Amino acid sequence: MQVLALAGGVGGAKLAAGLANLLGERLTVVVNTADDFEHLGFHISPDLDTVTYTLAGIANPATGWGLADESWQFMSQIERLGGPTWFSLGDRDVALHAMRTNKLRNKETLSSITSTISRSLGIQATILPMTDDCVQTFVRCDGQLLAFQEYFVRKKCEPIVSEIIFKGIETAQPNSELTTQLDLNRPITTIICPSNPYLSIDPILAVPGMRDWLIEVSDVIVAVSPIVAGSAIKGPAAKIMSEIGLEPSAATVCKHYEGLIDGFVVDSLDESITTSVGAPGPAIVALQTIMRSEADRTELAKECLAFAERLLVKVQQ
Ligand code: FO1
Repeated sequence: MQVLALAGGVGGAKLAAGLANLLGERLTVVVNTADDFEHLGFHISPDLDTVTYTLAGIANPATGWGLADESWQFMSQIERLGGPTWFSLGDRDVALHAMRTNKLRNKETLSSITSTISRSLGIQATILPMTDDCVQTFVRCDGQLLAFQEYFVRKKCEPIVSEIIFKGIETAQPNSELTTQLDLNRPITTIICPSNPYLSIDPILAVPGMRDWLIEVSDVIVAVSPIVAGSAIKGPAAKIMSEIGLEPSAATVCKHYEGLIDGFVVDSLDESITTSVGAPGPAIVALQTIMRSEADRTELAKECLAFAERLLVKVQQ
């Protein structure tokens, strides 16, 4: 079996790591790049970094982003020199941003740079940017457009969001390596990891042609809810849902993926909305989706793949 996982930041990266533990090179992770931005002269790709560090087992366990055992001399010197301190770059983390920025300047693609970094960190799975073109998320708050990291980090997701915009999405192309990386003659199970559907998964699905391609090549598509009992485990998903007029619940997320998914995984706390595999619409199962340890990640990955297998059998009947 080969698995295609869609992931954004911290939550999605954890399930991707669980899948990588089970599948190694049979896993391809397509990552959101719409959070990328220029900062202090560096091209920063936060979701690619978070997925890469998490799959390499070197991510900061407390935050989910950046490196474990980090030091902050660079940032303290930036502060001393009167530079911006709202976005923290650890001393070892800076090396990756410097390498990526330099390679981009030498006209390497984000895909090839990501592959070089993954291999150097011993990652067997393939990590692919959703596109090598420039797509940037902006959120409209009180009539003005905020760049994603300004909203997410600098303003700590406090502003009220009325609209989410993916600048450049119209002319973006899906990553061409998607079709070469996957053996289209063998079954493909696609797992939509528990990332923010509106900020992390939607940019991937919005790349022109991506959604239809996923439906065409996937034998089964399963999504995992990032909303548990009406709240997000991490990040602004529930808050944004309320602000754009949606009820923050796992059921709303399931509806958001309607027409795309065959199965939906909710947390055991949302057991009440599960359905049988025979019922119309996506089958909904309840699993332990809160991942507190590496073992939890691997267990959830195993359960999701078993659920996908059951659906695969049903779809083939
Ligand atoms: N998130 C923060 O809340 N504060 C930071 O200072 C911060 C720095 C940072 C540096 C590199 C990196 O790859 C990620 C970083 N993040 C930080 C996380 C990032 O903003 C989010 O994880 C994603 O953009 C949303 O998924």
